[in-house]
Amino acid sequence: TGPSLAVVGVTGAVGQEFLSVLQDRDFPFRSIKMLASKRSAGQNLNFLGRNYVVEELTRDSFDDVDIALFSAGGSISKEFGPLAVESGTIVVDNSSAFRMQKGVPLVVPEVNPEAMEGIKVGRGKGALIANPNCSTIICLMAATPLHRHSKVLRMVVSTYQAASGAGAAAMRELEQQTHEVLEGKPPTCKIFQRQYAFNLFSHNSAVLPNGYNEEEMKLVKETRKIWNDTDVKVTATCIRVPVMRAHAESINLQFENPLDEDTARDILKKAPGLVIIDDRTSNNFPTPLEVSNKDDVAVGRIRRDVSQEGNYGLDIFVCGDQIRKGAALNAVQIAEMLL
Ligand code: 2RA
Repeated sequence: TGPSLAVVGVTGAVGQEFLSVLQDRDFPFRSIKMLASKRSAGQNLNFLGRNYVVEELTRDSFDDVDIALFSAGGSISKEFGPLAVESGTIVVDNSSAFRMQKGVPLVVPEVNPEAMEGIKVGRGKGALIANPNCSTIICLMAATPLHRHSKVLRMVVSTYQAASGAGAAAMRELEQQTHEVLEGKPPTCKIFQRQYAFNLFSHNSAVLPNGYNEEEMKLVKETRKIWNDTDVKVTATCIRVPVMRAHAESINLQFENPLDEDTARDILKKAPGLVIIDDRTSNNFPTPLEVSNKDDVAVGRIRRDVSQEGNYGLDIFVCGDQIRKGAALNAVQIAEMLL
């Protein structure tokens, strides 16, 4: 029983994580199609004890598909997403292709489920739902519960982003470079054209005329859409750091009304999908390694922002698994809401 599924980009890092999350959450489905590019078609993969052959993604791949999870890059989503919707499929798209499109819900289930109100499988009507960018999801999982309690006027985010955000090849190259550097060999730099191991650099996305890179502007624009608030001031600096698969983010918040750190801690303790790691005595706070392969976003360093009057400002530090909550888990949670 359950819907028929398709996973587009199934051989990629997020595609593989879709399968892990579907399994972990015992997602009900009657059939599943493993779709990828021509290059990957024909591969065998084992899922839930059954053998599947990866099929090439084509225009008619979605005839009998109720829900399709996409993570195969923006151009694939642009070409095949609308075709799937036309054939009655509900597409959950992890690419940035449609995130800012009017009428396309941009959803973090714990944050703004109302944005996809009324979209359900079995109504014969297709739809397209966008998964936000990983750094946006991880940031808003913590910032939104606070924002709901006391409106955020301004948010300043500094991110420390893992290799996984640039794909499985970047993760492999970080590992390879680390060995090479330790062995005194010249590092192989195919992905970022610079040494990554024992280094960090401004996010590899394109720099726009305003001096921000695309990753930073995603955080700005997606926050405004998800919070349905065009006035909130957001600025971001996104950095790529030599960490495998979990992002870390420093978040500074300025509120319309005072919000003291104890109240903030209580709110975050109660918020879904968060775990508080905030032990000043032992200097124990969130780390990327500890959240890797886990569902929850970890929050710590909760403290009053001493640069602001009274309790109008707060600083926090979050870590979240980029492949899981940053992409695959969020998308599967969206799919669960379609049932
Ligand atoms: C990154 N957010 O980390 C991107 C991946 N979706 O580069």
